[in-house]
Amino acid sequence: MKEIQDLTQKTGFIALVGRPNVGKSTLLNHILGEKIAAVSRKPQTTRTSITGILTRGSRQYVFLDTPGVHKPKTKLGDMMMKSVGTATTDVALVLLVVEPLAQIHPIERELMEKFGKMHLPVVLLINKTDIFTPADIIRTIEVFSKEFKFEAVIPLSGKTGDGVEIIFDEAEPFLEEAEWFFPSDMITDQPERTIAGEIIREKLLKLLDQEIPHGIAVVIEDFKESDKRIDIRAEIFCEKAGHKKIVIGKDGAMLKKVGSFAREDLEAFFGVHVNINLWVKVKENWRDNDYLLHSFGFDREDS
Ligand SMILES: Nc1nc2c(ncn2[C@@H]2O[C@H](COP(=O)(O)OP(=O)(O)OP(=O)(O)O)[C@@H](O)[C@H]2O)c(=O)[nH]1
Ligand SMILES: [Mg+2]
Repeated sequence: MKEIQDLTQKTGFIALVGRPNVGKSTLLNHILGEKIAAVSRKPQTTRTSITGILTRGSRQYVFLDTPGVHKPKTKLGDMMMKSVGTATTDVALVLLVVEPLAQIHPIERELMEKFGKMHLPVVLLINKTDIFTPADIIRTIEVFSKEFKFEAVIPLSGKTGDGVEIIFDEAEPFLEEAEWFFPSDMITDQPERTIAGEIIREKLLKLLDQEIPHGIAVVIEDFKESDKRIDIRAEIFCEKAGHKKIVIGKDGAMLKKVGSFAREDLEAFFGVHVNINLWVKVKENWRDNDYLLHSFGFDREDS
């Protein structure tokens, strides 16, 4: 990053938007140097908009990670898409994240049209450059640049960190002189228990087969913090009795694995010993049930 001499406080909201699985949450975690957002190989990992705050010198960047844009098939999907709309309503800058596939997906085309109508400044982030060829990247830049007037195009890798610093240089002109919204040492406005729930859900996404993860919700029932340890009691909701059996695994093996992977991450995050107690329950069709969506926290103002 270029040295910023200007001492005036500046800040801006910056939304990360794109199709599912393009690497938005990975990038947010990399920028923050902390894992606050769940990441997985399965699409539609992120379900609500997640705030990641980075304060550097006199600048405070407020990133909004959003759910991957898709055509929703459930009420949960509708809410996820609503949260993308809310997150992009009043931002200083949009970061449109794509993969170097050298073609534009119809959803990306729709997004560009929408941003154009809203007169939003957009920077194109071409992610995952670590696994594509320079030719793929160049063709992707050409294809997208023909369709939209981007403020800048940045090839990068949220995984290796290559190119990520350039985001800050390109975002600089869009920050406004204003008092910061958050204290300088704050990295997210998500409550600790929400982060715990997301990390547990991430492990389920990673360890379970295709169809089950989308039907899973994790609710933190109890989060007790003392000086030396945190005790967490979480309920895992799935949609079918058959799924419950798989989530528990033979002699509880799957659940044990989920708990121990989640504990590892959460201990690194909180810096204290973490004890996780997991329970599995069945709630059929919760993704289309207003009452359950509400009780799982999906219709908060920010989601
Ligand atoms: N090789 C490579 N893989 C990446 C990179 N960024 C993300 N990934 C992988 O891509 C997959 C999706 O990453 P996420 O960060 O969950 O993607 P997302 O855009 O947040 O996905 P949704 O939340 O579903 O919209 C994961 O398996 C990541 O490890 C990258 O720069 N390079
Ligand atoms: Mg995500």
